[in-house]
Amino acid sequence: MADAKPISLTRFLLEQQRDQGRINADLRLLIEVVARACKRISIAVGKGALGGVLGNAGTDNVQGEAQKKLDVLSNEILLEANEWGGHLAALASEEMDDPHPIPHRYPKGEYLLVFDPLDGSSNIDVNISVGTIFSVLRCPADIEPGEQAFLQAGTRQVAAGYAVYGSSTVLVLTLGDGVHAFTLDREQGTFLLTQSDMRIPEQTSEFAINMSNLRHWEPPMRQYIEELLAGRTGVRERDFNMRWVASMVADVHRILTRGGIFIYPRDMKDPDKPGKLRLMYEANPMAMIVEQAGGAATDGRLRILDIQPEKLHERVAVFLGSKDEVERVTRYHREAAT
Ligand code: AHM
Ligand code: MG
Repeated sequence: MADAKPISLTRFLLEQQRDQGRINADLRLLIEVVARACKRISIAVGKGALGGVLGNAGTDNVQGEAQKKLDVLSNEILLEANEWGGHLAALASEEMDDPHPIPHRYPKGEYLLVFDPLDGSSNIDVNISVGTIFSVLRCPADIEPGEQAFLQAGTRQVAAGYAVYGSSTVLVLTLGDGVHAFTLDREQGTFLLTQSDMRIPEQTSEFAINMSNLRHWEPPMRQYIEELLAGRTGVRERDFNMRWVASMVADVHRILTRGGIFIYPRDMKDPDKPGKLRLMYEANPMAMIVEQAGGAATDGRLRILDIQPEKLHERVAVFLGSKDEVERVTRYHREAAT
């Protein structure tokens, strides 16, 4: 934004509370606290080898993946920042087997926070963009804030966002009324609004997918990609370009900025896993952001936000981004199923 005086995240949130009545004081505090934690994570990521934070932590997470030191540190930063404010009933994370209750010594609030503390783990040690993804739900009044409380469809999210730690650190946020981007001013330590109402173009000629899995894909998936690859001499009659960062935050950020389709399909490598990405802290928050920016998000058949989660760490196939492409590839999957 070329505005001479960009407004800070703090002011944006205060106005959302005071003038728009869109959020209450607890949700404002929650977003501020998450943003503060993202600032700390950004600093740790930025130090790289100088901070002694690269490499494996020597532990595995619940999905059996080796945790990086920065995965563990980012998780701790988010936990510590959010435990004591009185705005949360519980937290859950990609890096923890079970939900984390608020310790008894602190007051409890009405919200649940779910996050992937540092997404794009394979890129941490090689100086490529990584990020934090988060989703906010209300804790149902009638149940304990255990796993069951978190198992709500994505349509019930009251806020979602991500921070991408790239050449600059950008926090992207939706409170259910458009998508706004805040760039971290590193000198002031403040997130400043640099883009409001981000919109994803409905059409695109760019796709993001890990092509090395092609041999494991289902037939409609192969058909769709083969048509893109055929370019102007094929049925699509135009050339397509490919980008794959292997950090969902960075790929989604590109799509929010200039359009595109991001796909992590179901594959036959492990038939028990319907996709690689996790519904509650990767697919749902990104789907809310993408829909709020005018795009679409499905699992190849259903709208992601309508899926009723059965497990905290459940996986899902993900197709999101420019509406026309997401609708087309979803149609191919639906037609193949009938
Ligand atoms: P992670 O949460 O362990 O980092 O895994 C999620 C990441 C996504 O950011 C990215 O889109 C995908 O995994 C990359 O997968 P691949 O290594 O198969 O390309
Ligand atoms: Mg992840």
